[in-house]
Amino acid sequence: MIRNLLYGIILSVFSIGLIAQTKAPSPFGPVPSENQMRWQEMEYYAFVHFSLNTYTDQSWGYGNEDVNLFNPKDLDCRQWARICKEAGMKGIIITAKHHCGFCLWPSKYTEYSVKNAPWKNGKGDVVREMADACKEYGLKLGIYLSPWDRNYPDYGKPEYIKYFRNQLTELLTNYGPIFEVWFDGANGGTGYYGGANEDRKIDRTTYYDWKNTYKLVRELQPNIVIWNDGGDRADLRWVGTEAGFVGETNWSLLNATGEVEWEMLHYGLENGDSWVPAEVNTSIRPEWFYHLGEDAKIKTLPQLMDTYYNSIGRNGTLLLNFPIMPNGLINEKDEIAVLKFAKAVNEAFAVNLAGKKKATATNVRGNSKDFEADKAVDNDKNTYWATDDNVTQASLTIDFGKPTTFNRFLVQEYIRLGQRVKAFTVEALVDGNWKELTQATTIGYKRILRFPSVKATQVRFNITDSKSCPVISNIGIYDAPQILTSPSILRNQSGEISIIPADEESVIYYTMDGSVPTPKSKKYTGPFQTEGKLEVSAIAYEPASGKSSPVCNEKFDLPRTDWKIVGADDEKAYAILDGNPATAWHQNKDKKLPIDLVIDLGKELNICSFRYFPDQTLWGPGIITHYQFYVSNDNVEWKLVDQGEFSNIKNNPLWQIKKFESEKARYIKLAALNNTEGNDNIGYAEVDVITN
Ligand code: FUL
Repeated sequence: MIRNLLYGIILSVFSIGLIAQTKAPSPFGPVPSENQMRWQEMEYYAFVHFSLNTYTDQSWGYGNEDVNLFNPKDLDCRQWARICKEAGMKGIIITAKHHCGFCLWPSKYTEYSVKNAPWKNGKGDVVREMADACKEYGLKLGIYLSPWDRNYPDYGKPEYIKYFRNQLTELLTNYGPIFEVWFDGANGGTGYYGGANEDRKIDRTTYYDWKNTYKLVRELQPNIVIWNDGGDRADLRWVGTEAGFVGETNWSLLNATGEVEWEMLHYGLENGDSWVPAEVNTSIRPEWFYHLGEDAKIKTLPQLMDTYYNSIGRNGTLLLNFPIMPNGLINEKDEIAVLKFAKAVNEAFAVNLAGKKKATATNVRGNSKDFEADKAVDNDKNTYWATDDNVTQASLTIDFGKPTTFNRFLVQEYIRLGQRVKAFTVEALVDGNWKELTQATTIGYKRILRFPSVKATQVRFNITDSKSCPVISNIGIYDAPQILTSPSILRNQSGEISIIPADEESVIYYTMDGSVPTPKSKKYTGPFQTEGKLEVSAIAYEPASGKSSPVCNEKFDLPRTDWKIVGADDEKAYAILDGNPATAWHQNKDKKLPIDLVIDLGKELNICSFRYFPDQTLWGPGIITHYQFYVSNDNVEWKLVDQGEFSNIKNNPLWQIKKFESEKARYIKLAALNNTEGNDNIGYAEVDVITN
């Protein structure tokens, strides 16, 4: 009896000790809310851009576009939803109102909406059709409501905030559950504003009184997440680019107050005091709205795969946009591209070679079964491998039991307890020796690393630095099929073509007659001279696997051989004519806006468009936002042939192509009136014309 009692006491002391030691780690730093958690697990969802811009070939409407333009003949939101569903997406965010102010739903607070459009005799509601289609296909619905409204007469005055909130209330009450609301950061500037046609500046940090706007949003939709790239911190952050990638280091943290500089958007803030994870938004085509001219510019499979690894694979979500065509449908080519992308992602991650394999770790929290290494390979997102509290460096080894080939490493932190890991490496046991495959910094919700295929019997994941004891919920190892990247085609000022492969193994084949190149086409052996207008198409081909890359196609106008940059006493200025988008030239620092670029074309040409490609560097690129374009025959008398804005060029610095009535001229002048930085820095990567 006494012995039993003693045993009992010993046992309970022991188990109390054990329980105390194997307590789950406490949360470290900020943690996600339930809404943020649900959103993060969606990983991948769609944007659709549809408005009056769809009918005017614009990126940003001015606010005076005619509502009668809106008459999609075959509008079918079920087609959008079907494609998104088949592509593996979990929701769709619709541009209910873009900057032009036109509403895709019959708002009772404005006449500038579908209710006055010919479509369905003014009885239509695109948001309603979208909500119904999402419901039918099991997708979540999100709303983009532009805070900037270039149509509304009161924009810029306090009255507009009431209007904005009234519209928000309509959208967040009448269309069922909304998973995300998107408040675009482009705010204030020139616009129609009910006929005032003026420039209206607002203070984007105070004007919208975000605090109370957020309160309203949360009251109406308690399960929503709010996206905002400025002003008061919301639930999600922009990543500082629309090109489809977030920083390799990506903390899901920011500070709740204070300015958010570009670096913070792109990399997060290691010691931020709030959980503000990254959403990577990008379009399947260069622009957000549909432009017929971009039917040949749809992102290729390698580009979409890069986007995947640089967003979802870097602790972000992916918001991929489809521009809706004037007929109201997603273009078939976009559908083909996104479905190919879905297939390639499924193939890459079809078999987890680490699943249920033997896993051991250098440290297991309290030596407890609850936190042992296998918890990272058990296919259960709610269990995790964790170390003792004071341990911030540890390794976990997975034994395949036989030589196994792989090229992808996926790892996830259990972020409900905070984001912790600061640095890690991955090694493989190849022929008895450990070989380092890759190194990286943060993990977060999900991190995927790519490296060349390797055959090994074991893999070792080494956490080399962590803010607190690491908590790893999942590890995946995969052997993704290889996808070849297209080469790039450049033509220099004198007309010489160079085709540059993305890797060293593949061979390049090309055509110059518009036909699709195959391994039977001409083999590229080095730069060659060309003349006149030209179309070049090229593929990379890998003889070992017989695989080809997607086709890269470039159309070139006349070579710029005789062009001279007038008045620029700087050889480097010719970077803007060298055909290489990676090189740029900036005007002299002492010049003040407006700043002219004058080019002598060498002879009279018949010009119908000009093209401007901004400097692609991240810091001080000197991007022009407002321009005038002149032509002349003597460099004395100038004729203004076009002027306007390069809409959205700051977030999306693409080729800008501006058309005008044909003009015969020997000289051209691009006058820069304003830039994105609000100073006098003006740069150019390329300037070109299109001739008749
Ligand atoms: C930008 C906007 O100005 C673009 O037009 C587009 O809507 C994109 C998603 O956000 O900032």
